[in-house]
Amino acid sequence: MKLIGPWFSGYTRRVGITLKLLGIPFEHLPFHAYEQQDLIRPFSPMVKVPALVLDDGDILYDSASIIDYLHEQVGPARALLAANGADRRDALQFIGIASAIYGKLSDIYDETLRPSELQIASSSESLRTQALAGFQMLESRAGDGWLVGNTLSQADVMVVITFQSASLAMMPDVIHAAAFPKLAQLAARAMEIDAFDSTLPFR
Ligand SMILES: N[C@@H](CCC(=O)N[C@@H](CS)C(=O)NCC(=O)O)C(=O)O
Repeated sequence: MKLIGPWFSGYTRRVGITLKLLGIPFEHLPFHAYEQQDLIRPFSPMVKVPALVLDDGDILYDSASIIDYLHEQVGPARALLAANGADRRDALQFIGIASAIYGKLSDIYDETLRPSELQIASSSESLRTQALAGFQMLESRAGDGWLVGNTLSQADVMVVITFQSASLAMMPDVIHAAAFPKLAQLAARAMEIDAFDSTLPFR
């Protein structure tokens, strides 16, 4: 398998972390969606990452769909998401909130790419306010261990990726351990695992 996209892309990183946690070997081609479009286009005509090239040549898109496929491959006992019930519902809620925040972080990043005279301060501030509210939702739902069922799941993967993107890159002034101790503790615990540590793009 080949995974196309850089770890800086949280959507790519969640697929990479999943592959590593599940012990599925892959080659990583860390092409940047904005800066290396010609390298990505043969794999992903819309120049979206991640794309996952399967061994038979088929190419999968969209991180959630790719992860769904990987879970199916390893079976429900090894999947990083409960097959049904309250644990599945709760995990999907964490993933949904974190993904919505991640979308806001991406929009904030895109805003920084504009020439400064074309940046709209009120738009950036509105995006930050929405992201901050999302983190408060996550913090209030988090406990002291893994987020759902005392087992590492896709909820932890997406929440940690989103927290690190904000605290280490996009919003470090307001997203930090003092303000979000449970999320910070979760990220620290995840970083003890190679799949998280070896894919961290912010050093
Ligand atoms: N829903 C998609 C979102 C993928 C996405 O937006 N990736 C970004 C990088 S983080 C990208 O490819 N941006 C380039 C573009 O949209 O033109 C997924 O989960 O894979």
